[in-house]
Amino acid sequence: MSPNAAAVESYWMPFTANRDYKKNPRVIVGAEGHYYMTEDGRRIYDAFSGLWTCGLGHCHPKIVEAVQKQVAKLDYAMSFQVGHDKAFELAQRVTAMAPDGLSKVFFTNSGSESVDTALKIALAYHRARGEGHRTRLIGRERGYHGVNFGGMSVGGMFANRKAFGASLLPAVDHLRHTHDLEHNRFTRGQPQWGAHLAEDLERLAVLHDASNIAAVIVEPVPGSAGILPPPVGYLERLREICDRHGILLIFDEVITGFGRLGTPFASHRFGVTPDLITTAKGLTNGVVPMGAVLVKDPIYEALMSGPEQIIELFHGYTYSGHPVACAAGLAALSIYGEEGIFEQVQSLESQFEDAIHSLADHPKVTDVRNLGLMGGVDLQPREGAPGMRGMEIHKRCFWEEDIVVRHSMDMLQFSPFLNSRPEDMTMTFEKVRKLLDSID
Ligand code: PXG
Ligand code: PLP
Repeated sequence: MSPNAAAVESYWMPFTANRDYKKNPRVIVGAEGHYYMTEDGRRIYDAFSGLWTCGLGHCHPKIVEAVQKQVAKLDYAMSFQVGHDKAFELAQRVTAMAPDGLSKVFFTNSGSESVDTALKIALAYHRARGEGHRTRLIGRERGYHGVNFGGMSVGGMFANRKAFGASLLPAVDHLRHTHDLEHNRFTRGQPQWGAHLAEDLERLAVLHDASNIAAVIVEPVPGSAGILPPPVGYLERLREICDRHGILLIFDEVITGFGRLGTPFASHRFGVTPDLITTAKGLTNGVVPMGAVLVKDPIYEALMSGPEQIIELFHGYTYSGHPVACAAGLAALSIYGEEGIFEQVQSLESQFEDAIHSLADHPKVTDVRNLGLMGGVDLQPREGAPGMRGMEIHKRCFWEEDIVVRHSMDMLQFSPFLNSRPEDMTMTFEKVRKLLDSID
């Protein structure tokens, strides 16, 4: 049954233009594979695979079965002071997939919690080593690290920060972002120009004195703020500078983790290993909320000090390592291997690139960017109505073309399934083009 008007009014929707949405709600009642279902029986193709979450498709039978079995066997186990079998198993399986040296994992329930956890571990680590003066955290303009206070503070999206002014963390600074239309407009894959922008970290290391900086956090490929593939050599340079100054490097792989770039983590693809990795989304294929922070062994070891009866890190969530989430995670990890998902992404990447760049010659399109199965298309904003074109494309895709296309202001974002059919990727951009032709 569709929600009634009062029910719709009761729900304050996240990151949604509530008043506009509630005039004509777009409601999903089911999902299967690559499609959502509406109450009136329409099947809607999901060109965003959830919110970058469900790369394996919706309601994957193996995950559904694992979750059903687990919830009937062990619904919840206290996460502090008692553990359960699936959490240990998942920890081992996740670290086995991780880049070399990241051999410990801390479980959370979302990307935002993963980010705040990673920042706290970084601060606690330096303190445990007698470098408690390392308190400053460095993010990057146009970074998105979730919405909790830590992640919001290191994040670089002005709209997410604007209302929270003086309550943002004080000891934070930001690298400049890497997006440069003059040099890199309509680049396919990683831009050649821009590795030197990593030197901005040297500027901040002088300004704040490197010995006061705890960590740098970046998305290897910024997602929410625009799908901005890193210039060739940029991440390598950032790693070198961090090493030179004893600064921890955190990769926020909430989107790029678990195959989006054709490798288990972006770190593998770029050949750059950070000290911590934050993940969520693909860990359980979005089926049960869960996140994880991967940590290099020496960081964990540095914190295993003091009297043994005392907790080493005063941090954790009621639902850390929730049994049902762990069951979903174990099933998802098996599928990545059994179904050759990372190899599928590698073979789909160039078809996706061709399909998304088919929009590059459209007069309303000002830039197209892609890497792995991540893509962004910037539209020329309508005079005097920023965001309106993006919203119209999103709505008309849903109502007229039976496809979900995500927009953020006038940027369209694409997150195809990791096991997409090539013809569906082509269809996606044909439909978008048709609508671009017909809107103002
Ligand atoms: N870090 C990164 C890099 C993310 O992409 C988070 C942290 C926060 O995760 P949670 O689970 O707390 O939402 C994210 C989330 C979009 C979009 O349209 C992206 C996210 C969420 C919703 C929409 O790009 N990323
Ligand atoms: N607020 C109160 C009053 C709590 O008791 C707790 C947890 O016990 C929390 C917040 C934190 O909740 P969670 O562990 O689910 O993040």
